[in-house]
Amino acid sequence: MEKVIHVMNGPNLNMLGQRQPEVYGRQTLADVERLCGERAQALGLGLRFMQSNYEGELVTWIQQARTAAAGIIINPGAYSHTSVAILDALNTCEIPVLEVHISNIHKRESFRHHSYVSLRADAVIAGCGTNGYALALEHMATLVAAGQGK
Ligand code: CA2
Repeated sequence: MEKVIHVMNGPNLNMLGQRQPEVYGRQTLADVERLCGERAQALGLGLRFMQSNYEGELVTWIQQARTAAAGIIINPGAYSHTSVAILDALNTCEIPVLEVHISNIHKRESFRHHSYVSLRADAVIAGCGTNGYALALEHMATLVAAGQGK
């Protein structure tokens, strides 16, 4: 059966390509979804791509992914730096979790240097622009093939 990867995006990422191109680039979230769709297909993976501005909705999606997904790729946006609820939800998951940040959070304001999600993530990709999503899918494919995904 096809392994499906859930790619989740947090608050304000729907604004990609519309503001702050010097930080986040010029690609829109629809461009990122297309990129992920193409890469997932090439890797033989299914894809569900989501974005929410609401912490509780992200928690619900993580809970659903526990049984529905082979892996989670998440850019939690600013919730990375604040959300114990998202960390708790991810901690209930046994599937691989990869954290993506478009910008290099370690080169930015000090409040962005800490991520609660990193306490659970199996790997973190930061500063590769939107290509970080493609890199995460590549790595997820190797984890899933090694039997670490459902
Ligand atoms: O670098 C990343 O991917 C971030 O997760 C993006 C978050 C930020 O709070 C994190 O510290 C790092 C912000 C997403 C906001 O995205 C926008 C994109 C374009 C215009 C305005 C916001």
